[in-house]
Amino acid sequence: MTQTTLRQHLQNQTTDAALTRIIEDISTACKLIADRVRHGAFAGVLGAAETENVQGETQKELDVISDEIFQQIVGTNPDLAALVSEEVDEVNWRKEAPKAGDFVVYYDPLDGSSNLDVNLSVGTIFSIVQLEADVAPSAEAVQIDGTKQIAAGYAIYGPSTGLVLSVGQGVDGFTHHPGSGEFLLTQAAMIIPAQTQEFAINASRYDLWDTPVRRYIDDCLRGAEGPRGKKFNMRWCASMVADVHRILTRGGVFLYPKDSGNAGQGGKLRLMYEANPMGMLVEQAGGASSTGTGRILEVAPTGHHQRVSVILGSRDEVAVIEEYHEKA
Ligand code: AHM
Ligand code: MG
Repeated sequence: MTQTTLRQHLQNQTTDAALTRIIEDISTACKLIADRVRHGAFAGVLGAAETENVQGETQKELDVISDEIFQQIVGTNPDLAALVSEEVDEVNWRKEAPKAGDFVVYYDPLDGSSNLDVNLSVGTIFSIVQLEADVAPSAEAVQIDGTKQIAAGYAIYGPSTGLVLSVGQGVDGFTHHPGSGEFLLTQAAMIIPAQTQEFAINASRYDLWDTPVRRYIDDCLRGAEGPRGKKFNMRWCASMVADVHRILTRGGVFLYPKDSGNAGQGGKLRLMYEANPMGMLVEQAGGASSTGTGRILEVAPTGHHQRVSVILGSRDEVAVIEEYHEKA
């Protein structure tokens, strides 16, 4: 194992000291959230809170706690213009007169939180953009394309706490080392194999899927005798961080398509907090991310809680799924 700390790694990858500082703040928030998740059973906070978030989903107590931690630690960063959280209705502006160069951080404080009571991996997802001009605080000012992300990543709270990060120069994985309190580099230059025989989808929604997704999964399930000519394995964690972490480690494709059950909302997963950051990570690792008909990062946002169809992972397999969409 190398002994490269997150700070040493960032100093090698970027000359932007402000970016390094805000990523370090995010990593500190993630360490504190990891601690609260780990001790959640003792504190009795693994259950539902008495609240719903803006999307009408019941919040877990730890969703709320994680959001507060993120606000307390990252929210005081001097170069931060705004925090935009999956769990909070309005944009949380931290400056009255945001300037070009200030950061906007989009985040899902605790993704996959429906897995908390069953003790499966959950995580924190984040995306960083830099304002290109001085702006007046407004909801429109944070509707910025995924192609503008300068950094993205997630923390995963599993058997160990990990941090996976890109500042636009590939993807690197770190593991929290409890003795030193540091994130140490453990998976340098993560690459997603171009081909795969493993897909991840919530198959209980089969009857709701559009024709191209249904045809694609049907053909995978027909195995070596079917049109794909090979047998596929299936995984579904119901925790995007855990599913994407597996794909970054050994390949695969992840699908959460828009279907007839969620079409009214535009899909299930959120563009700014989930699809864009994971899309950037996957692309930086040599994979692809698509709505089925185009690159996720090029979707023009019309609202910060916008939802989108998500298909990402091994490059050649994402291309195959796009062909199913073209044919349909
Ligand atoms: P959340 O942000 O409210 O936790 O929802 C996002 C999660 C993803 O982590 C996961 O891929 C998906 O929802 C699971 O959905 P489903 O329960 O339909 O399988
Ligand atoms: Mg969430």
